Amino acid sequence: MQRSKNTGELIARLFAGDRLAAARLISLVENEMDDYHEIMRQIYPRTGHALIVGVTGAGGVGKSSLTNHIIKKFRDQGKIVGVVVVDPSSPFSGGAFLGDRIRLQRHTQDDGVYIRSLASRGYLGGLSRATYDVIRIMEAMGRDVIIVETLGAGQDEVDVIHIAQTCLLVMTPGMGDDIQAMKAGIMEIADIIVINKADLDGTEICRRHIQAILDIGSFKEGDWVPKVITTVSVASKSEHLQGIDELMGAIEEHQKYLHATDAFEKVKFARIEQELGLIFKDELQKLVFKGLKGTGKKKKYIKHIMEGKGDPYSVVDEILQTYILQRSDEI
Ligand SMILES: Nc1nc2c(ncn2[C@@H]2O[C@H](COP(=O)(O)OP(=O)(O)OP(=O)(O)O)[C@@H](O)[C@H]2O)c(=O)[nH]1
Ligand SMILES: [Mg+2]
Repeated sequence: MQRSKNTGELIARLFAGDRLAAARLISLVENEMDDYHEIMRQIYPRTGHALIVGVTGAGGVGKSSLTNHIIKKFRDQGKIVGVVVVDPSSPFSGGAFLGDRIRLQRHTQDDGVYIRSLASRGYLGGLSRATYDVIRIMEAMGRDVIIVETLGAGQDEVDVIHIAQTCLLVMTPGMGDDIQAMKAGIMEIADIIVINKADLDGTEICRRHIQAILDIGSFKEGDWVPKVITTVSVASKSEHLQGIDELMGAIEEHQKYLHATDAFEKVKFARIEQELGLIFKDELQKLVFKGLKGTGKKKKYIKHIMEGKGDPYSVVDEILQTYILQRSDEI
C-alpha cells in the first residue's frame, strides 16, 4: 500500500463536480490506499443529500433498460445523475457488462450523467462496502440523484439495497412460481414492484400473484404499501414503451411519503447502521489478520481446521478472546 499524492486537490475538484477527480478518488478508495479513511472522512460532510433509487431484480429482467429511462426523465427535470451498476460481471447476469454499457452509453456524452460499474470481485473490503463508498463519492460530487442497479441474488446485493431510499424490485411475466419464492423480498425490499416486459404474455397473472402476496401482508395504517407498475422498457417504436411516467410518478410519491413521515429518518438510520457494520467488519478482520501476521498462527489455525481438530467458529471465538479482549484491556 502506498500513500496517494494530491488527494486534497482531488477532493476539491470532486466537490466542483470533476469526473476525472471522481474516477481517481474511486480507484484510490477501491485500492484502499493508506489515506483511504482520510479521503472518506473529508468527503463525508458533503454527502447524504442525494435521492437514492435502487433497481434490483433477477438477471435480464430489464433493470438497465429501465435505469436508462429513469436517467432520461431525471435529466429532463434538470437533475444531475450518478449511476452505480453493481456486479455486472456476475455469472448470473450472463456477462451483461457489455450490454449495460451499450444500453447506458447514450448517456456517456452527457456531463450530467456519471456511470460507474463495480465488478463482482477484487474489493478488499467487499462489494457492499465498495458500493457504499462509491455512492458517497458521487454524493460529494454533487449528484442530485443516484441510481443503484444490483442483481437481486446474493447477500451482498441485499446489503447494498439498504442504501436506497426508494427501491424498485423488477420482475417479468412468466416468473410464475418464482414470485412466491420472492415473497420475502417483495415485502422487505420493494417500495415499488415493476412488472417489466408487459408486452409479453402473462402480465396479468403476474400482477395477480403479486397482489395476492401484498393482500396478505400485514400493513398497518399509514404504512407504505408497495405500488405495482407495469412497464415496457424496450420496444421497436418509442410509442410502444409503457409505464415510464407512471413509474416516475410512483418514485415521486414514495419520496413524498418518506419525507412526510418518520420513514426517511428510518432509511437514514438503516443506511448508517449498515455502513458502520460493513466498515467495522472489514477493519476488525484487518486488525486481527495484522496481529497474526508473521506469527505463523493463521496457518496453524487453518491446518487445525483442515485436520478436523477444530472448526472456524471456535477458532474465531478463540482469536477474538485472545486478541480483542486483550487489546481492550490495554485500552
Ligand atoms: N420484450 C421486452 N424485452 C425487454 C424489455 N425490457 C428489456 N428487455 C430485454 O431484456 C433483455 C435484458 O435487459 P436488461 O435491461 O439488460 O436487463 P437487466 O436486468 O439489466 O440484465 P442484467 O444486468 O444482465 O441482470 C434485453 O435483451 C432487453 O432488450 C421489455 O419491456 N420487453
Ligand atoms: Mg443490467
